[in-house]
Amino acid sequence: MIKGGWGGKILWIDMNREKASIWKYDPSIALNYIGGRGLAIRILWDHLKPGTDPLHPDNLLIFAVGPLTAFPLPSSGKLVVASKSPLTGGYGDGNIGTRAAVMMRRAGYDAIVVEGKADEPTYIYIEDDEIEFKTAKDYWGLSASEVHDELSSQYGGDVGILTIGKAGETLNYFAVVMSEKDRAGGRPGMGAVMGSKNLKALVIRGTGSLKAFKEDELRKLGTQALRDVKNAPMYPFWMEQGTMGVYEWCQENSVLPTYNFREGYFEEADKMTGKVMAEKYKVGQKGCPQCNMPCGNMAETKDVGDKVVAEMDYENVAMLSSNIGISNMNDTIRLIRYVDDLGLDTISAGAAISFVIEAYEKKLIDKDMLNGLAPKWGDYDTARHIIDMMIKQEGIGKTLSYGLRYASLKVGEEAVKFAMHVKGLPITAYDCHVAPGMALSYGTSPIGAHHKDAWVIAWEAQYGFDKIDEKKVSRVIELQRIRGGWFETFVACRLPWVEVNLKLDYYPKFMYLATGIEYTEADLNLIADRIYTLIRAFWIREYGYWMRSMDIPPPRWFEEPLTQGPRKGARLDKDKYDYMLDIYYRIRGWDSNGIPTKTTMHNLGLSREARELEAIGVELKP
Ligand code: PTT
Ligand code: SF4
Repeated sequence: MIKGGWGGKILWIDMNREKASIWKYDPSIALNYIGGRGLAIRILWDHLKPGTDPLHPDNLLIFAVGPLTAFPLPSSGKLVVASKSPLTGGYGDGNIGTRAAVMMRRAGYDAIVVEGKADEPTYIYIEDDEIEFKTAKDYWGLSASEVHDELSSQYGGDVGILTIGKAGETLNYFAVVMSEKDRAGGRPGMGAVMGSKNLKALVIRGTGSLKAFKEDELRKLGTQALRDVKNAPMYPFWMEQGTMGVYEWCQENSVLPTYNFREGYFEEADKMTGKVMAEKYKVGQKGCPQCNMPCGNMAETKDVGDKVVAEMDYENVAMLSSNIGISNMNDTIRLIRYVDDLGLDTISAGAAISFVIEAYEKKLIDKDMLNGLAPKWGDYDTARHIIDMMIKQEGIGKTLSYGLRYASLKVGEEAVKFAMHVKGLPITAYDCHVAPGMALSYGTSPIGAHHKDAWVIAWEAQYGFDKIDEKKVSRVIELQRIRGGWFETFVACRLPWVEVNLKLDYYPKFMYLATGIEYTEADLNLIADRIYTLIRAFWIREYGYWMRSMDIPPPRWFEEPLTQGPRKGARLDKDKYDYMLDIYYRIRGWDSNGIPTKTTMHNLGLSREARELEAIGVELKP
């Protein structure tokens, strides 16, 4: 019996008919999938017709919270946005820190599901059980920041707002969902799915309160954990630099993405470090609700005419500096602001720009495809020009707006080698020439190349980049379970644990005090494995097949050694990668092609799903 924690309701919004319905969903789903990503994949498996085009009205856009979201415990103001991805054709999700997460909880919803397509630009106002469909004609074309300002002046600063920018409206496959101007989520094109529904924004107000199994004890333990966060030795450094603290570390370890992941060492990295950002450019700090270690470093351009402020997270900065050859903080600040306002993923924008520059250098594309531009590394105007071409859907920009995988296939076989993505999702900001464990993490991430599930690279540096063994593979899986399983289902920010070493054993305790269910660590890992296998089954159902090559990062890291920095000459070894992948599949109970076996699916409570795969002709090994 569920005694607290979950809201127990799903809000289902049908844009075609401008109707909304509220369901109480089966509590066994909550118990076995917890929430967030777990609830999202369950909904997609059960309710999305296989083979649906991601931008067809029938695709489902899901916002999901979890049983820990918004409770008074560290960094709990987060939500998951998920859908079938236009960029990858498989399962996609992202995590956003936003007041909308808190408001969903107060309104009692564990998930909001949007299906269908409105006849004209629309936004939805949700106040508890009251749902209103409103015209967004006046907002269509506005930036994510402008529409945020408009809606918060209309509804007050306390509502939760989720919106798209122009990138989502123009169905760019790299479009994200934005919140509070600087928070972004859903790299696999969740913003395009929102745009395809003619949905400009959701405005959410919840007036209820959250019910915990043992409220006072949860508050007490949450307060203790918040105190631990503040007293952590790493706290002052974190408050100074946030995720940018890793920039220098990446350079020292030759894993800083440089020139389209050609190198891991950038000759001008010293101009872009977290320290430089904090000392010279930082003007403030922004955070998600319920967070006492806010990581949003707000930086302002200096010594130039225009005053621009943007949030400097490591991934944004690395992909829009070293990876495109830029070493001028002002330029990177401007680019991040521009991309955030468009509602485009910063990481993918950086990947697309570097891909174009390299393709031009290699004479695979010409100026005609670039409206006359000769693109250059380290050039702000080049970056702006390519972004604009994507949004205006012109020349190579139109091709790129369908994603790197598509663009590289269009440009030709040679371009496929330096299109830096896995399963269509551009790689986030860690070069892997020297880091086989991190390469495996990218190869096996459930949404395509993202570090969110297993950021194994810091551990790997200490353990030994060159060691290849079962322990390293097990560590990737352990991190996938905790980061991709626990935190994406509870739903809370993982950074208190990752960055200031908040003890992990707080979380099963929080779960007990919130829900009344005594999940052990092993129970939570089993749930994580169930979700991972169901996500893999979803990809297979959508593709109709699976091959191990889909779990392997791009050829560049295997074939082109680093040419600069202390690890000059380093590259990945394909045989060793295959060795790790075999171990990975064995531990997961998947066959040598990465397809879950029948026994694995049965043991995880997924026998029905196994039969569904077999019914569409997928061969499952016993
Ligand atoms: C995340 C990815 C990341 S990971 C970054 S910076 W990072 C980029 N941020 C973008 C941005 O900003 N603007 C933009 N237009 N596009 C962006 N794309 C990139 O998106 C983010 C923080 C960060 S900052 C990280 S690591 C942690 N991620 C968490 C996660 O995934 N799960 C979880 N339970 N907790 C997390 N905590 C941290 O949250 P995606 P946010 Mg994000 C300007 O979206 O799709 O998950 O990809 O959500 O609220 O902005 O917080 O160095
Ligand atoms: Fe949000 Fe950063 Fe706090 Fe996490 S650490 S909740 S991402 S502000």
